[in-house]
Amino acid sequence: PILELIGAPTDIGASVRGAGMGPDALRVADIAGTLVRLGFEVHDAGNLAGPATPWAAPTDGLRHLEETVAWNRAVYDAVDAALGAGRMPLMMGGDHSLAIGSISAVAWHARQRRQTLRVLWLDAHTDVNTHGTSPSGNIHGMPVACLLGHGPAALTGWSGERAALTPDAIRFLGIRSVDADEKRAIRAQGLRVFDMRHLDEHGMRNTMTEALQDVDDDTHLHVSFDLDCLDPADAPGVGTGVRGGPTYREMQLCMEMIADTGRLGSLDVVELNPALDVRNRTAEVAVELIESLLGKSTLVR
Ligand code: DIR
Ligand code: MN
Ligand code: MN
Ligand code: MN
Repeated sequence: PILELIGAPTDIGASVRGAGMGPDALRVADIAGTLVRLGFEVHDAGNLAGPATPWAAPTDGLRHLEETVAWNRAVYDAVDAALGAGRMPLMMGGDHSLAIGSISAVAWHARQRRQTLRVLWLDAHTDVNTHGTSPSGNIHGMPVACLLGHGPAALTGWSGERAALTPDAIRFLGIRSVDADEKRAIRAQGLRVFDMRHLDEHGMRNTMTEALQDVDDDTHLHVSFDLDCLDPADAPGVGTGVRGGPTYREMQLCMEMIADTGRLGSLDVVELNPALDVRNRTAEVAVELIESLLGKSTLVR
């Protein structure tokens, strides 16, 4: 397929400034040229526009709701246009709140195509807070809840259904930071979380075999890749890094096993924070991992 790069340069939902520079850091790391050399036709749609980050205090448990809605509307439209044109959208964030727009558009298209949507949420965090449970009010900690239909009216129902995702449509991987009320939500909704303990005990290979078990020819696989999933030693350029994540090698295997399914249909790469990075290393690591996700292998191509 043709890849459509969509830049969403904002830190509107984050707790730390800087994620708005993510798309350009990925371009500096030559994301487009790298994917062209891998054999893809790549169209860089440039950066979306949206409101500046006011850095205001939360109202009713939500920081920057209105601005987050505006950014997500732009993301929804761009991802919807890419899918409508038969292209594979690669949304370059920006913080993780943007997955609301991205995955809502993907869910709409998957339903039209009668495909089963499966989301892999690669993250240190489960992002399943709501305005009622979030300790921070930062919407980048809430996109999963919104996609499951639990959130403010302005950020739910975008896919045409009350919820873009049912709880069985999502698999979490790399999780090691979950707030108290998030734990309750995970249990109450029966979410499938492959946390770091699971990875420690079973290894990446067995874990991914399990996580990808029921992916079949009718599956649209969406990967939502929060770069803080990686261990901060390998990916320092993130706003909310948490010690003890998968290594570079483990994430390479994760990406290769996803690629092997042949079902990847769309991708978010979020939470890259160049202001905290070391000589753009995290952007370079992200590009290498995306190559593997899109099928690069050491001996074949
Ligand atoms: C925390 C942090 N659980 C919150 N979440 C982050 O604010 O809701 N998500 N950093 O990426
Ligand atoms: Mn275009
Ligand atoms: Mn996240
Ligand atoms: Mn995270």
